[in-house]
Amino acid sequence: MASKITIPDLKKIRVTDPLFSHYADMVAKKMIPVQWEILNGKQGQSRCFCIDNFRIAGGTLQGEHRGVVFGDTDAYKWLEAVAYCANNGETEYISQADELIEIIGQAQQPDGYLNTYFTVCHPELRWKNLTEGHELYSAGHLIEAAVAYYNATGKRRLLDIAARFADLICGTFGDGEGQLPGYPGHQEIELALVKLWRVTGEERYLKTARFFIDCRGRTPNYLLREMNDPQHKLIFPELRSYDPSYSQSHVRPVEQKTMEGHAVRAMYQCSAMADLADIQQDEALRNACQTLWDNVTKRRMYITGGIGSTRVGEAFTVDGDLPNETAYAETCAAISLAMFAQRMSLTAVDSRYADIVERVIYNGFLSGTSLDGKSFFYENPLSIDLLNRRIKYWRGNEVRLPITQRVEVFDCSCCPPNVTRFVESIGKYIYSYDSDTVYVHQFMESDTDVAINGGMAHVSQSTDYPSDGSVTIRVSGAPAKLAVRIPSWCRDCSAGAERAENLGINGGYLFFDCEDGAKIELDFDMSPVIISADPSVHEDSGKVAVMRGPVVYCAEGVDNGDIFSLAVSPELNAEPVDLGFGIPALDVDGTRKLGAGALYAPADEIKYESTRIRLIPYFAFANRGESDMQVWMNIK
Ligand code: FUB
Ligand code: ZN
Repeated sequence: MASKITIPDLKKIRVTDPLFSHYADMVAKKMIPVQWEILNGKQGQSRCFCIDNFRIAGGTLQGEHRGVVFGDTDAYKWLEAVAYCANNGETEYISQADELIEIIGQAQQPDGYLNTYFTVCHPELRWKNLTEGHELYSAGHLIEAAVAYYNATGKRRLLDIAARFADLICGTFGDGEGQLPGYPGHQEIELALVKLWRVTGEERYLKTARFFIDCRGRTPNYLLREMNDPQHKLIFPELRSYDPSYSQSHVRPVEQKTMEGHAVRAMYQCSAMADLADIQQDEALRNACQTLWDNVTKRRMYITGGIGSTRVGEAFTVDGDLPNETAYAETCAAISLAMFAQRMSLTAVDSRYADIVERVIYNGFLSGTSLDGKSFFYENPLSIDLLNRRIKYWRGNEVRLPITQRVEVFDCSCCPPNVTRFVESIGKYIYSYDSDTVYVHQFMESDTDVAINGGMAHVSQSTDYPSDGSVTIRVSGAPAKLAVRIPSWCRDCSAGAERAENLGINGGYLFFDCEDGAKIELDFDMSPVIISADPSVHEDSGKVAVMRGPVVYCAEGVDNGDIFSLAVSPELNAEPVDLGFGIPALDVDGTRKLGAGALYAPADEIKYESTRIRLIPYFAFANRGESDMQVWMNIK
């Protein structure tokens, strides 16, 4: 049975939102061409070999495979982003993409297998190191790119390549005679096979996606058996003592209760689980998703929507452990949380899912990219104390604090191309619809057309959200219900309607019955709010953060001098200031601790002065040189 709530065809969603148009433009004009150069090794970087690896695997170039085992995915994510750009009217990269697709096609083996690392370096180890080899992960990104490219251009070449490989995978893995009862060490293939099923209708893709979810966590553990085999050729030394929870294979997914292990792996798995629960109307799987959702969003997520708090294993730790300065919060992990959230929003009318998408978008996701689109954070800390950079040993370990400045290229370049594909497909997070209702999940200037109630409804939004809290939504064409998310951060909202009847709130959405020409005007109170964390988050004890609408703010040294001597005042008395970030900064009331002229002094001798504190949107930190930064601040 198909899902009741669906996303409109991406080609039918036009995003004109000023903030996101700026990012989309930057992706199309700067990031995609730069990433193309990187793929082609033209950046003077010693780390760029992706396309040559395909040539070597295809026999058109002599040489050695170089780079990480999953390097092929850089090309696949680039193609996916190019496809989404084409949906948005930017078709200038299509000829380069077609060239690349031919090179990829030449690297495909006669039986459909496609992976440059194993083809060039270890053909004898094919499917023998699922734990570390990323073959199924890379295949998943190939499939995602192929589906996006086909949907955008109608061209079948990449889809055919991907489908041939998927057919090989479906034949290779399973519980049947001669099949491997294994599953990927890094999830991704599952959600990709669901996409391939959607576009081809071939049941075997759905069946294999489900197989990969169902056989994970079986005893004995497949991945552990691989790793413990004396013949095993280790790829990542840090995985030597393998803990199956790293890849969420410690327990069957349907029985998992807490979010464990590597964050991106966990979220890709949950995304596929949510897809399958919805498509197959599987209540047990849906409940497992909800349990995991509650754990991550109520216990293990930063205020920014960042997840995976430790760099050791890029992983979740325990409830409440959300250190600010050493926050890992990988950009890909934030993106993958949005992916899970969006799929959950298709399974139920519940605004909490789209609330999290919004939290991710304006905070933990946007922070991953510099304002000029040239450099990236892999890790997204919530505090930078430059003092700690002057210490050689920190908490007994050699200093390894998160970097303080974004960089242009990484050895493991997963995040930047994930940013490009996310930005160019942002439309899919805005709307969804079912047989009689169009849902507005995100407020961005945009419009879409959906087939509904036997006709076509056109829905458009005009807004400068989240700089401003007013949103006008118009509905024309076929009569339809409109369900508008009331954001959970919003404490006061007014709604006016013309040619539409207000039906009240359900699941956090305000419903309207709209006639042709309906106009809904919403006004969300955007007054800044002081936020306090749950006591379980010891790190934030006694501290506060400031949010305005969905946007989290931070203080930087570049504006405020010593930010650690500051405390915001409970009244805030905030004034917006335009610093060109696309969303205003805020000047708020506060105090600065001056001390008493001694290293230690009785508290009543400490002097303070009143001051104004400049807060900027968190996503804009580290764009004006190296600086102290903190989200969670003192209050006085
Ligand atoms: O392993 C492939 C990708 O590299 C992961 O998704 C990221 O977390 C990074 O480890
Ligand atoms: Zn990443």
